[in-house]
Amino acid sequence: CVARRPLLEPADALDRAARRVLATNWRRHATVPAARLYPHQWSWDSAFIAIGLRHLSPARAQRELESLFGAQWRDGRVPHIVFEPHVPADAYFPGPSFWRSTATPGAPAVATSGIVQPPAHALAVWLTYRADPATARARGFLPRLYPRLIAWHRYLTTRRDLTGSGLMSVVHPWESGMDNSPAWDAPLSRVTPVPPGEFTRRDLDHAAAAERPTDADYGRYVRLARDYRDAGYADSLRGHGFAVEDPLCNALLAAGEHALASMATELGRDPQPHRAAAARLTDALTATLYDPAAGIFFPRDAHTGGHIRSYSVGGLMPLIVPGLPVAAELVETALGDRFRLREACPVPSYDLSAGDHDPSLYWRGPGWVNTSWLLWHGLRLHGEASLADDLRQRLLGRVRDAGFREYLDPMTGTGHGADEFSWTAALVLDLIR
Ligand code: 9WN
Repeated sequence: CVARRPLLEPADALDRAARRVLATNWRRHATVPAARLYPHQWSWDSAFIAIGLRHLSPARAQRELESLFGAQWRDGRVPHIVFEPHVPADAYFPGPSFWRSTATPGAPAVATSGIVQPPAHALAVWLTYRADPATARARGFLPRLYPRLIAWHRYLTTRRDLTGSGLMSVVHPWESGMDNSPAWDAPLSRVTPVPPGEFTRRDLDHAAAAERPTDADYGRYVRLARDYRDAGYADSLRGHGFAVEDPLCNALLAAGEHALASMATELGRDPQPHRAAAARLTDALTATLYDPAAGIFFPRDAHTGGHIRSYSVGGLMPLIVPGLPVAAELVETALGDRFRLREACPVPSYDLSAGDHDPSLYWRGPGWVNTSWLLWHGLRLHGEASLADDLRQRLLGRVRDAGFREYLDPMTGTGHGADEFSWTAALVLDLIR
């Protein structure tokens, strides 16, 4: 008689596979997004990774965030990349020798980039804390992170409020986390690209060119980053060739202030300043970026003052803000032809009905698990439990079929970009629970 192993429940198999990806991508104190394409620590990736990691190892999730904030600059900025010292210098472009952070006053001893990424961290810190308050207390997690988060938000709401609107601007497409979104085409068209011969891309060693930004995009990315670096990473509207008030970043800031209010209460401090900041950000976001006729938030070009009328998933992201006054309108838009929430999965990064929608090209059409997770979170927050659960089930099904890919065709589910991508694995772990 041969003992038969019980068949794995599909959820168990997915759970184990997700854990394996996170174990493989863990380095000394943080997780790399993808071993070959992104071999360092990335800022908003670490926030999403911690949200999943907290189910697997709360202490490791805390370390993920602590190590990122260990590389915070004196002015409060949290760099978008913290470079792994043991990784060869040419493994990723642009690397430490491009950013020259260690030669910049106020930057940490470890090499970092000089730009930022969407501020998903306060939310991640709070969710990580809640997963295991006892371990967090024993490690002094909140007392360490809370003041650093305050300095981070202060940098964004002061030095990055370039127009006086009360909103932060991103000053590089990489800062938006949605690098080649069609929303950035118009403001980027004013930037003169650096000639391709002046730099060597490394991303194309590991990913298909048809699924990545173009050389002309990269020429502009390099120009903007180089100018910022050469100005000593100083912030002013005139100094930035590209400056955009982005709904996703500002929504994360507002949601983050709510998380900071909860942390303050937990630490016996006054939560009121954070509630007031959240209210101010929510008002500014709605007054400045919401278009009632379109039913979506549009980014605003800080140089021209005009809306960029591009239907990107970023425009739905304010749904993560508690008490958002136009939540029902955003849900309607998500259900409509542009995003087809009931069928498309993951949620498309860009308007399905647009002529230039491309389902396999990075942020110009494919669905990503992080923005889908944020939408799921927002749907639950605003009483849309059944839509949220439907999205959750379909997301898990997509990843089960395609693997832990970086992005997926939202209609067919075909996987694209990197494989064994950490935030896909981490957020699946969160969605399984
Ligand atoms: C530049 C790491 C990062 C993500 C971004 C995603 C991509 C980098 C790149 O990878 O950007 O920061 O080299 O393309 O667009 O959202 O954080 O996963």
